[in-house]
Amino acid sequence: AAQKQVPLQHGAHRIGKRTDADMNRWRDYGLGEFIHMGLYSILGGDYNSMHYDGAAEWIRSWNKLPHEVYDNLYKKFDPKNFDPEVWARMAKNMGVRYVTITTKHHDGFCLWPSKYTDFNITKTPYKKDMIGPLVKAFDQAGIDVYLYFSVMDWHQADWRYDLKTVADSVAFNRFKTFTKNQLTELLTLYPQTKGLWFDGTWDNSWKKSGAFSDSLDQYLKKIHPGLIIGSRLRADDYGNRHFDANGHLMGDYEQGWERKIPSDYTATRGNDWDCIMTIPQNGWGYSKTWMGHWKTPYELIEMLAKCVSLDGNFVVNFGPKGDGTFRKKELQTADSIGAWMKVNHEAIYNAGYLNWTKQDWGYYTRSRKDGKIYMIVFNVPINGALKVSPAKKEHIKKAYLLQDNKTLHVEALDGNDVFIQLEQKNQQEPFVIVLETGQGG
Ligand code: FHN
Repeated sequence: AAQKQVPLQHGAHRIGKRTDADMNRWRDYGLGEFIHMGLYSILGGDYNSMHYDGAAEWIRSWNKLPHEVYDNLYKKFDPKNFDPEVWARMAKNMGVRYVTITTKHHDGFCLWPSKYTDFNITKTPYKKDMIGPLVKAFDQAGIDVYLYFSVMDWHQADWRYDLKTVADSVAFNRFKTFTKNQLTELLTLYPQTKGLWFDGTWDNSWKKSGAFSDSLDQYLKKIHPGLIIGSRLRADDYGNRHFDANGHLMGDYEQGWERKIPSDYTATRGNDWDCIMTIPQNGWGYSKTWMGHWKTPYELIEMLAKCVSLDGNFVVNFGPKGDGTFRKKELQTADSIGAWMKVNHEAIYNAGYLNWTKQDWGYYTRSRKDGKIYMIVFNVPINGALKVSPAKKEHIKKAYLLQDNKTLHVEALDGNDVFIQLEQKNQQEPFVIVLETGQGG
């Protein structure tokens, strides 16, 4: 029996994926970069010889750091060594095809010359816009730009966590206008923008603003056709986020995969999605003391392979220092991922889910361009043979290494199953095998 649907005015307006050219392009990115830069980058998680244990971009919420001190940090914001072209080149070398940049994090500090608040970059010793030159440099490097924007704004007197009184609603209505103005400003100043990446939308005040978030979404898409907005912007009539009361995604892709990856294809519900990942355990802005385990490039590459194999994109976060440069370890990570991508990008770009039984050696992806199948191998079994069990009616005609086109021996097993025999069994790094398949058998 059909499930009872809840009538909604502000639920999902589309069921299923967006299939226009802009969204198809998004789907094929494979790899992305996230950048967290702001006033917090100056402190790097430290204040008064003490270290804040949380994510460094949240340091303003630390009771040991007075708000006035934090809010005056703009007087010290001077990323003297910032060079947008260096940032774009780094991303290009890493092989990323889209980048998301913080224009305003929860602290409310704007990295662009917003005319709606003085708490912006033109009032700092640096004086200049950072967003415009970044948009330009990335765009010229062929990398699509998305702008991160926190709705929650700790600096604005009209921001509310909840709407409990009439006065709250009055103030929050002003805040909504301010938000809409800032977003209009960003899209007007930076017309190359491909999408907006919303954050800080989890409080009751915003969850009670479903009608407004719906109209804002429609308005932004109207003034900027093709714009991509994930599922973190809207709330439905009942305050549900991401998925409406009927379980339908509200947004162009699912934006809930933060520092986690779906376990299997079912968990993606067949939606578009991306996973955003920190290199350390948690923490997005620059932190002098890096928290917990530092993910190695191969660990990140494995996450990338897993995401693409489940039809998602994978986005690695970087937190530049207050002077506008990247810490050495981040540069090395970007370099190593880039070196791997140079050889193996075919298995990542324009590729997605393949419904063959997953094997322990790694991940399959399938090209959306020509149907080629890729095996991204992370664990070679002791016998040096990789099992492949194709879906019914498909059989393996040929297998070769992507890195040097060397053909591999395909040994028949039961049915259409095969072993792909590796000559070299002690692999030091993840590698890719290309499969050519035929029908029947
Ligand atoms: O609180 C933020 C956090 O600082 C960071 O910006 C991440 C990135 O997705 N978003 C929020 C937590 O979900």
